[in-house]
Amino acid sequence: MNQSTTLDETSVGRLAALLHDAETNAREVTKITDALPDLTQEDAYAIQHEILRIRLANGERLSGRKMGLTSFAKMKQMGVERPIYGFLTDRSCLVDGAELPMRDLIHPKVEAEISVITSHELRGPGCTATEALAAIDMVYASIEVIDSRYRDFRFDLVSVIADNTSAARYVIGAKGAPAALLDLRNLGVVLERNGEVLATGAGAAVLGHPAASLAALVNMLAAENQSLPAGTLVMTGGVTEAFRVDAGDTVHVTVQGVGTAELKLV
Ligand code: 0L1
Ligand code: MG
Repeated sequence: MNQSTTLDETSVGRLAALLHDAETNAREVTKITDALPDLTQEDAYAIQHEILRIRLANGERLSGRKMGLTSFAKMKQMGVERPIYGFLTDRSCLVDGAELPMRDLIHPKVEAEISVITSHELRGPGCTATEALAAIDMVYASIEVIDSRYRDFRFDLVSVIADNTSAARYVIGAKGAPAALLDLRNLGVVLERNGEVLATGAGAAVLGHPAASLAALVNMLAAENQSLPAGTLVMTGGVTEAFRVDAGDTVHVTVQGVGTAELKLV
């Protein structure tokens, strides 16, 4: 990241508590860079890591990792050249077909994603897409519900990293498929709302290949002296753009030759 920190520990704790409270109580806050325009990406990840620490201390379990801003179109829109990462916990996990009350969220959007489970530890720096691909065991259709805690969905890269990349809930399809049987780059993905096709895409929309996204995650974790343990669930990033949803909507994702994932907003 090559950026220095501008925040002391107390400020990291204060901002993490603010964003954690906003997430748990579905309350909007002003984007944090309005008051602190010099915040760096390193500060932002420090805040995100502190939110994870708070949530683990409250009894949640780390259930996986997610990649964000993985489509070239979204990166261009945000004026960034690299994707970002966040964490998943068991509290955010919904079973396939679950009902999700709108009152638990602020202004949710959904993304169709390809998720994977790794078979062995991956360690960067220098992890390649080929190495990452060799570590992908199972593949699943999945839905990410993103719900930026920032008022009016106004954010910049630094504020969104601190806000755990807008992660809110996720659904992993009940049935997956072994990666060895699939061509992840060419996997077709269909996102539907109430039976109507909202968007279609392919695995290649995710940084050129979902394994490239996994490798990018491993290399970003290496910058924090962390590896990615065997058996980690990774949501590799949106294949399609994100769509607003409301009570009464049923969201359905199909990944060709893999399976489906469904969610009902109530
Ligand atoms: O998972 C994602 O790509 C979310 C990125 C954060 C930006 C947003 O909330 O749209
Ligand atoms: Mg996403």
